[in-house]
Amino acid sequence: MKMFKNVIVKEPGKSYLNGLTTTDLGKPIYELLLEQHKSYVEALEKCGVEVTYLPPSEEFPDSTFVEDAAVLTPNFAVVTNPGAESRNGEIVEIEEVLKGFYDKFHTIQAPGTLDGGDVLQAEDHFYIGISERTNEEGARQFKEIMESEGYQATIIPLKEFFHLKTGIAYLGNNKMVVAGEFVEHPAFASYDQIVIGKEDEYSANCIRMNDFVIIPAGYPETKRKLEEAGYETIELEMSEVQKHDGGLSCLSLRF
Ligand code: CIR
Repeated sequence: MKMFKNVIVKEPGKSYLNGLTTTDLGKPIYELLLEQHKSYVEALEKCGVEVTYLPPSEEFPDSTFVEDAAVLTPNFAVVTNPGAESRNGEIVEIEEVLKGFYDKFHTIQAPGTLDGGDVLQAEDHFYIGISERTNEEGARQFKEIMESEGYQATIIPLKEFFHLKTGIAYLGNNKMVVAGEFVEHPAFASYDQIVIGKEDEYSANCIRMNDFVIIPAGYPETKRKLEEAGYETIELEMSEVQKHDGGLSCLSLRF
């Protein structure tokens, strides 16, 4: 498993409450969201990474979900073209910040759209979901970029999940956490799977960070399965993030 050295996170602004959501879990409580975000950053620090902490932007309610604005590899960054109109401008700040870490950039160009949440890396293979946010053209451009850089890439049209990574996570060593439509999916058949049940689906969006796997709190079955597989877990309360369709991976760029 590659070691992560850096993460970029962004504090949620008050405008988060007016952000996009498809859930009926209710209005987020801002104070609680800030607490949860703080615990998230502390957990990342515990995993041994350097945290770049961006201040909130009230003009972009969903911009705390920094994962959607870029996809990072050791040698270059891909700045995405987020599929939601209200989020598209988020890439300006992220590209600027990434210039402090990268010299080489690729971009997804209109009419292509792509959200970073639709991209999963497993070693040298990238999986790209086609979703409400990532269109065929965006996925095609991303595949072409990655192949030109020597990676493999597979496009996966989604049936139900919001983003590709809503239902899948790669842990290293050929181990894949899968839920829902990915359990029987031929693209992931060659991985050692940790299968997450329907009622625990939210916890499939977990993140391997160096010596730990960070998972949402409240999913004892998932915790048990991961520990049985030999991982040390960190549990985090995610209720206010989940209310706006976010998961653990969405809140950071890890590289
Ligand atoms: C949105 O609708 O864009 C945000 N409310 C949630 C984005 C979640 N991001 C992710 O899964 N990578």
